[in-house]
Amino acid sequence: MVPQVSPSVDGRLAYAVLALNLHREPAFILAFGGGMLVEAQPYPYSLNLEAAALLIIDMQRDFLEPGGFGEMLGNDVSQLRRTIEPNKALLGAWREAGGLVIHTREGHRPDLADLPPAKKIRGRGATCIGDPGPMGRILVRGEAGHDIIPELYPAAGEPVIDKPGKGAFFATDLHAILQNRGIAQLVVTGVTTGVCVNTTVREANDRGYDCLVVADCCGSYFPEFHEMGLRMIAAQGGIFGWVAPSANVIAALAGVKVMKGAAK
Ligand code: C5J
Repeated sequence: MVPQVSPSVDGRLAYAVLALNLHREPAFILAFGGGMLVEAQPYPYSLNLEAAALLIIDMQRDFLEPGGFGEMLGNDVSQLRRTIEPNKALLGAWREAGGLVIHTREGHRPDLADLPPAKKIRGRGATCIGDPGPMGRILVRGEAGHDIIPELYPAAGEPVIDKPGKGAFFATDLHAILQNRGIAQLVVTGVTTGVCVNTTVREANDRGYDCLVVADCCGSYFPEFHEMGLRMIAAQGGIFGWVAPSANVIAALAGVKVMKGAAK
């Protein structure tokens, strides 16, 4: 008999039930399409780690660190910094489960040849992209501020996508990398929820990826944009994807660990 796991049941309990049934009922796994259920909005997400990548968007020093470009523009970086610990926990669990991790960085070539003039002058600020900033030239590849914060630094072998736009698919090889690795699901975190996270999820959705956005691992300088950014993704039956807290994803990864252990 295939046990029923209600979406209302706490995630940990669901995976404990799965673990108990694993030895007796292989059909149980098939019943979930080979995936682990993550309690999410608007309905549970079936995470198949073999076909999934954790995509961490733009956790760069210039956006997150005090004294960086983001703060120089008058933004409250604590709104982004609250995502560091949840991201660390999720990244650790994801790496331990053996999943693919991909990082992105927003920025431009040192000669700014890939910087559209419209992007350069937007905002009419005294200091703009390419100018000297508190951590080197602003959003220029190779500069200190452009790099990823040390807390979430890419491990050897984890692809880093340098993107000139807000979306991680625009003018990058992200789609090719995902296709070559057989990835169909993206678990998305990073900053900012309303800009690069939302743009990337929409691009991914149009390319056929199932995106699960991890709510507490995303942030915006504007709390209301964060809130609405998440709501827009899961609205209308998941028009762009799913949204869940990191605890639910980590609980699912614990289930993967149980499955791997049982398979030995
Ligand atoms: C990102 C931005 N990463 N807000 N960039 O969201 O300009």
